[in-house]
Amino acid sequence: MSLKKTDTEIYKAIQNEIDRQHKNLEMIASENYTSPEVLEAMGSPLTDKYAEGYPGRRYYGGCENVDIVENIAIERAKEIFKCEHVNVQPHSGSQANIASYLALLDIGDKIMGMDLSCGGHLTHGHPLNFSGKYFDIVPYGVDKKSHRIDYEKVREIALKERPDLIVCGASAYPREIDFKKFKEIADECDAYLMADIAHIAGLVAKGLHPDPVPYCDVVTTTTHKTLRGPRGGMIMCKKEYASAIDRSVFPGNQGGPLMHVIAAKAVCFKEVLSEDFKDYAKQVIANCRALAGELKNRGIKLISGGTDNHLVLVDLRPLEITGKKAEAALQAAGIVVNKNSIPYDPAKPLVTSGIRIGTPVLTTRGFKEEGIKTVAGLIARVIKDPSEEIISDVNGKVRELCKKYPHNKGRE
Ligand code: DSN
Repeated sequence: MSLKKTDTEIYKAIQNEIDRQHKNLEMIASENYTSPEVLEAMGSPLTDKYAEGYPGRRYYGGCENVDIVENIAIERAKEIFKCEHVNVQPHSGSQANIASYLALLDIGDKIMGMDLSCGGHLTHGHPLNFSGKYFDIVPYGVDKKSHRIDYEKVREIALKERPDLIVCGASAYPREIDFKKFKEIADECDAYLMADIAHIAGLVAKGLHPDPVPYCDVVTTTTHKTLRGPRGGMIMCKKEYASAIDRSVFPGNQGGPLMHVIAAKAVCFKEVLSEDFKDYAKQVIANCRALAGELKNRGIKLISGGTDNHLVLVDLRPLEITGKKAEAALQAAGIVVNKNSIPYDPAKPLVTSGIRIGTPVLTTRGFKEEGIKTVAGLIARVIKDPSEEIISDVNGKVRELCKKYPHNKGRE
């Protein structure tokens, strides 16, 4: 690596990050470890190429190779999700969401989305985000007792408020989402329906979570979470919205696409099409169920009582520890999670009463249910007693687990 000689500061930071990834158990639900092939495409000279426009219709010469790349990415995405149209250019999930809203709506229109504090996302309607600044936001939440979406309540709000678009999907919701029910509600109030499947895309891709594509006008996702690809976004839609979506991405919201990232998306999609990926996605869910079961066995309270997907949300209130403290204690022990608001959380967003824990990365490292149960036991010990003694003991066990389940080979 020549970086080692030319830029030691950045070289060192990268090496330290590699070391951190090897020596810690990463359980942030929205993260994953990409394959060496995805990394190779991302680090390729395709980053040098300007390619504003779309394959065959570019504003720059010399696009013959990137056209091939983008067309392959589109075809693979269509094959995975059985959707009519795909745009692989969004730089991120947020970019995919804003481009979708602006393709279908006018500024000031009404969007109904899940409240951030109940598991939604900033871009689904928040005063500090473009969604809340440009659009009139109507939130829906989860039921106070079951912590699940109450579809009857969603219907009630939708019929009263008559939004122009309903967005379903979440970033901290451990249960399945019923897209068919959302479609019935959207039809009743004559609203567009958009699903943001950033978190669950890898599960949807393999038929392990209900599929939004048949029911939604537009489906957005990121490519770096359960899909295990490069950091980026993507939009799928029905044919009738294809040109509005494409125009909204470029020139509406973005300039030159990141062709190296689009190549990495294509590589990721080939991996997703394989049988191995089905085994992976199944194991992500099985591991998460094992995690939930073991945490509950150890007296830990979970929001909604369990999980159907890749994440659990822990209610820390009975343990009298905040999300902020639990995150810090677990990190000191070598287990990386994020503090997360729980529904109707009395604590502030930077403190919180919960932590969100996910299994995508550990499953990539080869963990099965038994290993995950061991990790659940370690998590329970730390959040019940975040003393130096416990943290140090758990850290020793984390180091052993990291050796037993090594990080992706070939990435060193
Ligand atoms: N930041 C992502 C997450 O952690 O869920 C959502 O954008």
